[in-house]
Amino acid sequence: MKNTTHFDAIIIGAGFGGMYMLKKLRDEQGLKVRVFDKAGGVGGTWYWNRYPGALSDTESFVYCYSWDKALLQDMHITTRYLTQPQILSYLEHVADRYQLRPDIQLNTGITAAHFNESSNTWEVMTDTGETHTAKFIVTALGLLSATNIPNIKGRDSFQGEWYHTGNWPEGVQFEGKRVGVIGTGSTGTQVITAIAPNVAHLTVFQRSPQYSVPVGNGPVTADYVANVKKNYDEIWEQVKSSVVAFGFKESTVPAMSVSEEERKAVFQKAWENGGGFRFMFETFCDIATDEQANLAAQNFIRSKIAEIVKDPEVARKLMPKDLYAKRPLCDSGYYATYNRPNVKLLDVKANPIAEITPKGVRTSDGVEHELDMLIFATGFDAVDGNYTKIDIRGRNGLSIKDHWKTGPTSYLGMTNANYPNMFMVLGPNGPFTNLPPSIETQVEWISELISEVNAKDLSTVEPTKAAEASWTKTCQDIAGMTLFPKAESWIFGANIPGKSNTVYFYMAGLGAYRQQLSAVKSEGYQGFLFQ
Ligand code: FAD
Ligand code: NA7
Repeated sequence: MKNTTHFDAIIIGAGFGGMYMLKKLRDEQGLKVRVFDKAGGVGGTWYWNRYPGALSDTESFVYCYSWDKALLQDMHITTRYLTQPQILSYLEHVADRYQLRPDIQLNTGITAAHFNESSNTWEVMTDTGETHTAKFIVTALGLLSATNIPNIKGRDSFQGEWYHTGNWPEGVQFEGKRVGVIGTGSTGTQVITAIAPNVAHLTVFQRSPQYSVPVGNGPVTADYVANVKKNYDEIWEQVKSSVVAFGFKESTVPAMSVSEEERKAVFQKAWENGGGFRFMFETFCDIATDEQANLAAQNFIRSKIAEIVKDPEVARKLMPKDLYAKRPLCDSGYYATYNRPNVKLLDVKANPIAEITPKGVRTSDGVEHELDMLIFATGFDAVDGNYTKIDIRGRNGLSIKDHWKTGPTSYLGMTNANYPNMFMVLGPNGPFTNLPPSIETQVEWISELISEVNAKDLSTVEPTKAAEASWTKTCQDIAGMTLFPKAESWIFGANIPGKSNTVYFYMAGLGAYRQQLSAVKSEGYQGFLFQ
């Protein structure tokens, strides 16, 4: 065993969540903390997802930390949305500005974390052979981080270059190449649109077509930036009391309460303005909850696909027929990409992928599509995917995999019964929102709870089983009031064969979530056991 050190807290993950957690515990509470990340740099999502076209679809002014006014004033906002290099450079700046790097150990994966009941400490093992101990562990492992590379027959036989978008290397060259993309989710639509002009030929293997609206990216004016910076207090107050936390006020108008003409005008305005969450939540209040309202939105987007895509057969293949109830997408010209002569769309639901061959992909009709490069834009084992890769054991050696065998659960999205002093940032059944404000909410709450334990000289805190069961039921009931469970997507675990198809989010919004957290705290941390 090399390098055994005792820490007050060990944090796993150096993205938005882990870095802020380090700052809170080290700088405000004076704790001895170390962050571990298997990545070679800080930034989490934005370190790994370097594929062409990678962009946050949360607007720049709210895709950042809110906790330091000086940092907000110094933020360099030039475009309505931030690209991956811009976000990565922002997070690298945060690491430098607050001197976080000396306490972040990179290139170090955590393989196991076991709670020792006799010492009330966590023993944490790394893939570099170290074992450390800590009173507290915080898992900031990311909810869209464990890549999903489907086990398609012959996958490893492909002789060309292949990449998953969530583990994208520097320096990939496209010129003159025949490229295939599997997957047309948020990532697939971004990468397809970005690379189409630079490749010799692009074949898109589409299993499910997507509803997408324009993102509306572009430069912002000096006035826009000045206005944002002047009003940040109000902006964050609104964001933290809103539902989706995207920096706009959600509509309160039901779609069917206005005339068809007015409805179309509202959709048209939203289409011109851009933004997927804006289209779903700023237009009308019931697109995600009422089938008729949802149908109106579907029909509008389908009519746009028909207008944009010149070949009616291609347009037909691109039109989803199911509910508009996955994470709402937006794009920079996705549908128009299919008007390019070098882009071919294959419907692999109608004509499934039979196998990957050394030369490309063979579809069930027997055609081999020859490729120089294959891109898996096939998403993530979302939410609990990184948890089940670590051997996490709580009281009585109980493995988290067993604890979650019927689907992952939590109390308040952050804690589990029988896992004392373990806190999750963006764990299962946390808020479904623009994520930095939810991450901050959780980090601040965890930090206060740790401070409470230490101030009272206590050994452990953990939720009761009853509290965890009750929160799980709350999340199920809320999700059941929406249309989201009726669409198959990663939000409910439907994208991974064999994964529990269950509720993974608290869908009542950030404002309601924050109220729940304050209520729990003001009741003396109701639902928690202290020892
Ligand atoms: P992450 O940034 O995912 O960081 C987790 C870190 O944990 C990673 O660096 C990983 O290497 C590390 N880790 C995991 N397991 C281990 C282990 N066993 N040992 C050591 N280290 C480990 N959210 C939005 O709100 N708006 C958006 O527009 C948006 N766009 C996105 C676009 C893409 C392409 C993706 C993939 C995600 C997007 N997200 C978006 C979600 C995004 O993940 C969050 O906004 C945010 O970056 C999450 O931060 P985090 O710190 O919680 O986790
Ligand atoms: P998503 O949204 O899970 O999309 C993955 C895509 O890959 C989707 O089109 C899938 O089709 C497709 N897929 C997955 N497996 C296969 C196989 N075996 N064959 C063919 N096609 C397949 O992941 P993203 O990375 O795009 O986005 C995830 C989130 O990250 C996003 O919401 C942002 O928040 C950032 P399917 O729809 O399952 O039929």
